[in-house]
Amino acid sequence: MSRKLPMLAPQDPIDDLEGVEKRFGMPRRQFLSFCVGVAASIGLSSGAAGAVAKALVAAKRPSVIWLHFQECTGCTESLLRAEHPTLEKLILDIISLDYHETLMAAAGHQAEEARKAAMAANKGKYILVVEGAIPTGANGAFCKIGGKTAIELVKECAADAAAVIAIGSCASWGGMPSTSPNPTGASPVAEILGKPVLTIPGCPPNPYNFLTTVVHYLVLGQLPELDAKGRPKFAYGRLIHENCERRAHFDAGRFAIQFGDDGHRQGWCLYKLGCKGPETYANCPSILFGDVGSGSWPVGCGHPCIGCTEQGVGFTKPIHSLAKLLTVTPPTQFARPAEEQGQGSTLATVATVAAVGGLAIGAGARLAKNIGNHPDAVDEPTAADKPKA
Ligand code: FSX
Ligand code: SF4
Ligand code: F3S
Repeated sequence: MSRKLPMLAPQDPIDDLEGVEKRFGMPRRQFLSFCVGVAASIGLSSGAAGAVAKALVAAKRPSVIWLHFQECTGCTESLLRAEHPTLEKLILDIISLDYHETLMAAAGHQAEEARKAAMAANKGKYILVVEGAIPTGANGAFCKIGGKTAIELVKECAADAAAVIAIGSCASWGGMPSTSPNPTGASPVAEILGKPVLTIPGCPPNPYNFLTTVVHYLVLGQLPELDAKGRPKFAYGRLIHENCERRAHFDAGRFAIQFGDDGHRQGWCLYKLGCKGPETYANCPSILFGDVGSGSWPVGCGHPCIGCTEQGVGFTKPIHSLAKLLTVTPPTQFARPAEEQGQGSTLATVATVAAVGGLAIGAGARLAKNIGNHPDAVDEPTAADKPKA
């Protein structure tokens, strides 16, 4: 089932957003800015933001059953430990989190009953989110919950789910627990269920990609468009290398050779330190992590990308081995060395560029994320932005 959204012009009055301040814990204007970003992220024009807002307010909160298996709980932590409470508030307000072992007060039999009750009450309608790989070794004996193996549990919960989301690299493709020699037989959810599922890889994944996926489902009544690995194209449609702020250095042949050398200190390209950005699909350089302004992603902090989202790269290839260069096409946007990033572009211009230029994976997601930024978090120019003497 998919819904068509009526288009509203940005100036159209939206008079039925009563209570939005209280419900989402943010001013109406901020909520609408968030909807502009989400609209761009899911490939709609900024004119659809009003319709997204209305749909979000009116949507019935879907029941979510969230399972944990072989993992570190980093997926959940990254979702709930944003510096600004907006992200957590938004997520917990638009879904009904009916079973989550880390967050629920219930334990033991009570928790099991809560899971079964939520599944029965929302049969065929709930979203199953799986965090962690599924150990298949020793007939699944490495992970048992309530007397059932992870294999049994995930199959039981998926049977009546409307959609299954594998969150994090562990659930998506095995991730860290599946690292060779994989003694527990850690396996991805799709393999256990024998059918494709939506995957949001990353270790941890960016919580805004989960949020945008859920909003897409709520607003349009269907999951976003996926690539061959089940990843939403809005988030994993482009290589990190295409949007990296150090890309101009790569193209100019300016590389850090050792940690702490001149090139490293000046923010040059980390390719020769093993950066896997050229073979890793994710929107990390556009959407960033945390709420602290520019630079808050692995490469921005001076560490090569290890390809944590990418099967066959993260936790598989040696961290400092050279990446395979999948494309050497120009980036979608070159960082201008003297430009102060984050200055001079308004929400509307970024959204328009995102919608018109098809850059939803970058600008749209970033825009959606801006809602959670602390007002004092200003994008400062990085070393890479500064003109060379
Ligand atoms: Fe941890 Fe999640 Fe990594 Fe895995 O994220 S952050 S080990 S992807 O399943 O908890
Ligand atoms: Fe950025 Fe890494 Fe590509 Fe260099 S190799 S431009 S650091 S993604
Ligand atoms: Fe992971 Fe690389 Fe992004 S290490 S968080 S995919 S920059």
